Amino acid sequence: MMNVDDLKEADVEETESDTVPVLKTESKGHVTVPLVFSTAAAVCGSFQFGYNTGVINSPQMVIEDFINDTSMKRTGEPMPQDKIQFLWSVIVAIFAIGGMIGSLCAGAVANAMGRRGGMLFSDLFSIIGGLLMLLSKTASSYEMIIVGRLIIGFYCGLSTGLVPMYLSEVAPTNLRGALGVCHQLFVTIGILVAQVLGLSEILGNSTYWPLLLGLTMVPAVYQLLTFPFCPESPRYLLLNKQRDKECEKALVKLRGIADVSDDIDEMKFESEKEKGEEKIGIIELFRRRSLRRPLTISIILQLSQQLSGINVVLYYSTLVFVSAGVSEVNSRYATVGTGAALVLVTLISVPLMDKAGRRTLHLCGLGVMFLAGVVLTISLLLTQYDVWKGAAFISILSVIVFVTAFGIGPGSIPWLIVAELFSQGPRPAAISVAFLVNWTANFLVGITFPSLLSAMKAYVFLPYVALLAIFWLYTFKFVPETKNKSFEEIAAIFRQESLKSYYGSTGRDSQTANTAFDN
Ligand SMILES: *[C@@H]1O[C@H](CO)[C@@H](O)[C@H](O)[C@H]1NC(C)=O
Ligand SMILES: CC(=O)N[C@H]1CO[C@H](CO)[C@@H](O)[C@@H]1O
Repeated sequence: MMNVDDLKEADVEETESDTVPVLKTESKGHVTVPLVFSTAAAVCGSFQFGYNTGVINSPQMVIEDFINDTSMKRTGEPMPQDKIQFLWSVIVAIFAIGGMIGSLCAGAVANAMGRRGGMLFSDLFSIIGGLLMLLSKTASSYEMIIVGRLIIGFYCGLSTGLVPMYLSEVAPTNLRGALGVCHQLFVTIGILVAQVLGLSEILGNSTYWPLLLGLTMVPAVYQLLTFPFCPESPRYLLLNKQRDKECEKALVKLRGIADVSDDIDEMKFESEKEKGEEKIGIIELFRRRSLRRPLTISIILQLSQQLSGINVVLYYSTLVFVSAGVSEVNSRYATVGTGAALVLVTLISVPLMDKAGRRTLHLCGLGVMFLAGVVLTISLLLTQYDVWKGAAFISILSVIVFVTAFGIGPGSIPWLIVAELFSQGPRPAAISVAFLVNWTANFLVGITFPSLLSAMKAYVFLPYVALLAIFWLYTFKFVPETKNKSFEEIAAIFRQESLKSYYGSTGRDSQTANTAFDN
């Protein structure tokens, strides 16, 4: 009979002689109550990201009036229109600055406090930001809205990093895709809820808009109350903290079975593979020739998500509809329509995601967005020159199609692909870069659109349409299909190009590798 030490030795020898070990069992799991409960607590973070993205769409006019009134109170003079417009775009876009900073901190927070601990910590920012916005009217200070948006953006940057990481780490492999889409789904639900509450009959009026902005605290409080009862990410416990017992306990709870050795084996197997890989920082990421192509792909996919103009619709659709000649009230209903379409299509894309493949979905999404953008431009022109009254209706319809197409692909695909294009060593840095690009583009779109609209009027969507065409061609030519391929298999596609530089340095210990932003 072999003793334990012999067994260990045999294992080590096997993995050392085998450069590309193969995992024979893949963890399969069922949906359990604790898994649902944990998911529900986690997606409060996703919800708030959506909520704060959608919330400034409908009440634009009442808050602009508030800014004007505040100026009247302070100086006795109304504020000039262009200054109000500028302050408004700051309120909209500074959210993305906060988000950028938050997303850069997400990795460090996730490793220092854990995925769950990090979320609980970040809830504090949600509450501070929410309170500032809630009290801004009472305090007659639009500056408080700006600071509140910055802080809530910071929170959203943290949570959009932590939530998908947590979800992918508590999910068994066969449910990873579905749980990943839960994040995107709750982002869209957050947008929709914000748009419904933003109707002038509900909270989007001069009395209740501070409450509308402050309500983001409610899911934060729910998360603070329920998350402490959910398990921490087993992967974090095992690989970052080496707390094997706690990891096992968390897994037993999440999977609802007593024998979780398959899951543990899989995590250990992944970490074993990571050992050979050195952690790569952002600067190094840009310098490695072998990583240039996956990096370029990730950046361009992020840009395709943002510069498609989706945030123009999410932030400013009411304004676009009003300028297309739709009444203000109907514009808000049309805005709710876009939100509802986005939720529906995200739901539908869950089963589609694994059937149709990522590249295909992204191409379909971008293509339809392009067409919708063209139709929208034509109908805005028809309205502007008063050719045909019905064109206002067509523009609403094309915005809904635009948003639907976004939900099919560009909404969640870029994130999946970025995570899958890189192996463990460079992945954290790659994800940080992708976040940075996402939020920077988000900011630029948010801050420039009002001036772009003033300058280009009905032609305002043309730049986005042109970019969509470019992104479609790029995806068609350069983006590989990542469907049904494990993290490692996809990394291997690129590894083939320059095997040597990739495996250049081996033998770093797992601790260094695991302190990475390991999503
Ligand atoms: C600002 O308020 C004043 C006084 O109520 C009003 O005359 C003016 O039109 C307002 N300006 C804007 C841009 O709404
Ligand atoms: C992590 C992150 O912020 N991702 C977002 C990038 O931008 C799009 C559009 O605003 C969002 O849908 C993503 O969730």
